[in-house]
Amino acid sequence: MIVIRIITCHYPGRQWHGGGACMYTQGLNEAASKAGAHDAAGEDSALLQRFEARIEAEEKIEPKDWMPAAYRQTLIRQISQHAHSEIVGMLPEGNWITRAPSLLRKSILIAKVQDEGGHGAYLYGAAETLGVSRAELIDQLLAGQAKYSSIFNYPTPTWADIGAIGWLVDGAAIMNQIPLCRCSYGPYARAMIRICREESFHQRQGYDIMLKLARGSGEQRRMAQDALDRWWWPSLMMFGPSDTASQHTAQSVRWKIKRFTNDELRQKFVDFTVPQAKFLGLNVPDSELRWDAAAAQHRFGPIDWNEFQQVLKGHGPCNRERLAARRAAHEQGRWVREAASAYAARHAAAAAAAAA
Ligand code: FAQ
Repeated sequence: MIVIRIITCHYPGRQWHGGGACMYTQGLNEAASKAGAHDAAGEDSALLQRFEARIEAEEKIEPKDWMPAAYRQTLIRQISQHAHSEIVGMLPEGNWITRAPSLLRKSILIAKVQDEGGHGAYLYGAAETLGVSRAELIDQLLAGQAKYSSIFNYPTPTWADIGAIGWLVDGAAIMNQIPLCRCSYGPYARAMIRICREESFHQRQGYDIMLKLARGSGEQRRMAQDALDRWWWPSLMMFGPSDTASQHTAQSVRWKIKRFTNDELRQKFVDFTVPQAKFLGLNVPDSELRWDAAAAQHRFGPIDWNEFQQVLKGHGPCNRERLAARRAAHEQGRWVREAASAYAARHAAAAAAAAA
């Protein structure tokens, strides 16, 4: 039987309860609470076996279904970091809306930045199905406790950066996110289908900007090359630490949340993108880059993981600026949230009075 009840959530390392933080969680099946054999994590072995069999059979896990606490926690972590990345990711490009070189470019850029905000909304919605509130996740971001993608801590000093973001950053995002359309958790997988369609348009508009610059004046070509020089390595870092250093990949692959490892996706991205750079007539800034015919892959030079760790610790070129911008936007939007809540409460009261 499906039930709807208010739960107090206690997941490892986090607590959600009390006051406004209480969640409505749909359909934690009654069977979940029946006494049975329990594993080391205190979970019912029969439920765990059933869950694992469903994962193995490629069935989607839905919010109402029983799931191990660690699976839920991993999804909340990944989906919320992803949602934060989308909304922080609006900032480097938003920086160019007022200065786009034509009305057409301006309208395309406005639409793209707006799409990223929409992606954040779908993803916060998907995270909420796991029993955490969007307000709580946003608070963690604004308090500097939550991660978002390292890539959005780099500056956009020229128009070519907007091309490079669309081409490389959206390109890397698609490479990482197409497999997430097959993620074992239904709401995340479904959100990713729509997001990937939009990201694919974003990637093409970025490449189109690069193409125009690469075929333009000498100064425009230099600008395009400079943007590629600055965005190449941070784009490779977007895929996360190498497989040997990645804490979560092995378990996430077993749970079919991730379908490929970080290094596998990074390699696919390099193989896909190097020919695109050649077509533009631009040089990938890696003296060790070469085609390995035997492996049918590009070999590339070492990634500066120290730079990656510094950005994750908050010491990237724009970390402080990005968080300050998000905090200011949150404060400036307070009256909108309050007005929307008051409006909803008034309508709910009117509907309740009419039904009485
Ligand atoms: N930046 O063990 P792993 C976009 C963290 S959206 C910061 O490998 P996992 C659209 C990781 O969280 C871009 N932190 O972790 C757009 C973990 O930390 P924790 C975002 C990173 O989860 C375009 C620790 O390092 N995309 O671009 C990064 O298995 C243009 C250990 O790492 C997604 O979020 C990083 N780059 O794999 C918007 C996709 N990499 O939690 C605007 C979904 C790793 O233990 C404009 N996410 N970390 O403290 C994923 O696929 C995965 O979460 C990975 C990381 C692959 C990012």
